[in-house]
Amino acid sequence: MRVFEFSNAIVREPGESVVKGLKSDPAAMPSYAGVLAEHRAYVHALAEAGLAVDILPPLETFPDSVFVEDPALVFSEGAILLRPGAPSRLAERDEMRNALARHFATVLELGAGENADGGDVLVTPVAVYIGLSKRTNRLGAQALAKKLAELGHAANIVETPPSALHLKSAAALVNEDTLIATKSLAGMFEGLRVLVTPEGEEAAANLVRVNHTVLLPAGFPRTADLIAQEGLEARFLNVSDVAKLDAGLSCMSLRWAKV
Ligand code: CIR
Repeated sequence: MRVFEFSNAIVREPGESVVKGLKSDPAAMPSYAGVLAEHRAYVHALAEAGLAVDILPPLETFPDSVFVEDPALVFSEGAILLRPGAPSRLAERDEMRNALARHFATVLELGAGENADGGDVLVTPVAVYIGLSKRTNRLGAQALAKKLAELGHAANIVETPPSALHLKSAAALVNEDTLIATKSLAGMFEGLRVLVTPEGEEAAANLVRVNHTVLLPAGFPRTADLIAQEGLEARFLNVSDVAKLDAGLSCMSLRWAKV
């Protein structure tokens, strides 16, 4: 099973409170209707790529809970309940616990003080990269590396560049041996080929390879050319409202292959 082959996904519908989600640009004004439409198109694309999608109900108490990637990690071997580093997001993990229990026999958990966001975890065939960031502390990264070892995955702790919220805001797996990453990250991944995002298209590094398809944010034509040159089929998705919340395509689902 290759690491971009998936059969299942968990997503959560955005609540109306999503407009109050965390964002770095105070002037950015996402709309509920916009996020909802982008989310629906995304879920549709996952289903068309062959995934069975478990759609969890919205949680108005947690504006960022649509970004299900951050409170958990999922693998064929089991799941890990993380501890999101933003205080307003920490209890999202409790809302995810039951959903994980429905799908996985094994659910491991990080402990108090061990902060890690799933957005900082990049799974590749070589290793699982864990990026230290404002959300993922060293204690969390080290604890996570141990939990990953319990599931049979080797981890590699790296630095998320300060310009990126999460490691996966700036890097993604494209193929078995190939990543796409922003220039600042390009030298970090030993044993993997790295396509560098064209200047001005750094946000396109948050793409998602799902089975035969690459879900690509719309509006990045030179990145689209790079993906086409790899012989891969791209599906373009608008994420302009989601981007106002510092989020992208990877953040909106947990994906795994059921074996
Ligand atoms: C946050 O700041 O936590 C959300 N507004 C965005 C989370 C994006 N998640 C991700 O990149 N994995």
